[in-house]
Amino acid sequence: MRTQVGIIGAGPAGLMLSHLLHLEGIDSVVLEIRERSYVESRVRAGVLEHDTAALLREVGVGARLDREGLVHTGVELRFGGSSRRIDLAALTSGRSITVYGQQEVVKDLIAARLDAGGQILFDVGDVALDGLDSDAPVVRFTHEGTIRELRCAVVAGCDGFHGVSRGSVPAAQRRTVEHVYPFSWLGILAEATPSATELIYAHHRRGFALHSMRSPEVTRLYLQVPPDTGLADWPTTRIWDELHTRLATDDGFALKEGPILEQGVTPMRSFVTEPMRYGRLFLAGDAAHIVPPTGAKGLNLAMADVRFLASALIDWFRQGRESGLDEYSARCLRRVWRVQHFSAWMTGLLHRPADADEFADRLQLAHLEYVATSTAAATTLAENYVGLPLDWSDRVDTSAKPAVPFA
Ligand code: RFL
Ligand code: PHB
Repeated sequence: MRTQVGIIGAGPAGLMLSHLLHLEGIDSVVLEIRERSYVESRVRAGVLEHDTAALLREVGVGARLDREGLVHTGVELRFGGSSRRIDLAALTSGRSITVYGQQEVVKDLIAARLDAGGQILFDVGDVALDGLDSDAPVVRFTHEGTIRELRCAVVAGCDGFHGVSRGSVPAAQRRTVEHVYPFSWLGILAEATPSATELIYAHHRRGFALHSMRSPEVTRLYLQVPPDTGLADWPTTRIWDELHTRLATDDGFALKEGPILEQGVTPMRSFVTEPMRYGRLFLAGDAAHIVPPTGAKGLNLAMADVRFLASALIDWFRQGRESGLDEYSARCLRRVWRVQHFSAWMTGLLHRPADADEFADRLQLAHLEYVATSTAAATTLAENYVGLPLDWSDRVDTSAKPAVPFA
């Protein structure tokens, strides 16, 4: 098989890249290790930044998003027994977030690619990348019992944190920066009407809790839990008791319960691999970086990467211009590090640290009070939460010397 761009992974990054390239007449093949039904039902992100929702509309995959997505113009910070609303729209000249499940984005993109005759091979195995430092990379894999080869001009590694792409870069050619948090998130999807119209980020002495949703009938809830915990430690009654306690307010907030449809525990880490390019391999999305979910940024960052990558590839295929590809990694990483900071900041603001004492707790409450009452501080949260514009990366002064890496 031959194509212009070999894309590893049919997550949001790989599928959006394939779609953006198709709109400009560039051919790609997407290879995915899972079955279609699996990727279309995997419950993960739920919050789309303003520009991610706008992108889906712009590229013609926004019809269901417009019908079913829930546009939110604010979020609640809950601490000390009461809630303060951060008016996202008022603080960002009208920008908002849209609550729409990641698997719905994936379904819409798969449908668009297949309708346009695009090639996505599901359920492939043994994916291996070769010749990345040459101008003729090859992807080897198995599909329906046969060994196959995909020859392409460029490979896009969009295969998430556990994929093969990042590991195909020789160790001497990459460095990683990582932080593992001393807690995980237990997430549930419940068949229950959301108990509030907006998301609630709750600080509590027993740990963080988050109230989110997927539709007027389905609530998504998360609890900060110890890192070594498993679902066996969390019978249903314990989950609901803990959610009631952490989301409680002095004026009697009533959390609605319902049957649990799905549950899982996710470890929390911050991770960046640099650079995001090796020869003809370009990494995008979770394959290159992970953020803790507190800022709701992972999928959005993946979308920003592939917008940069698509525009660089279009320039290269059409005009032979290399500059976009040469700048790809640095351009992405400026946004990645902004988002890393925001996600770590939100995480630190709201979670109970491992060494929690009264002093740490009081500092968090003082900080939350400040964010809730100072327009400057609330704007910092709001503009990052709804998402900085894509050209933010280009506004950073690149003539300034990069920081010396910590050795
Ligand atoms: P994905 O979605 O992991 O897709 C990668 C795809 O590659 C496939 N794959 C392979 N294919 C071929 N060969 C191989 N060797 C392969 N290995 C893997 C996988 O099966 C998969 O289909 O990466 P991508 O596209 O970069 O997208 C990133 C997002 O999925 C991720 O950042 C978000 O889900 C993170 N995230 C959130 N992001 C947000 O923007 N807003 C949120 O509200 C939000 N909430 C969350 C989240 C992630 C969570 N979990 C479970 C990690 C909440 C949670 C709980
Ligand atoms: C979600 O709805 O899954 C969600 C919302 C906000 C976050 C993370 C996840 O920060």
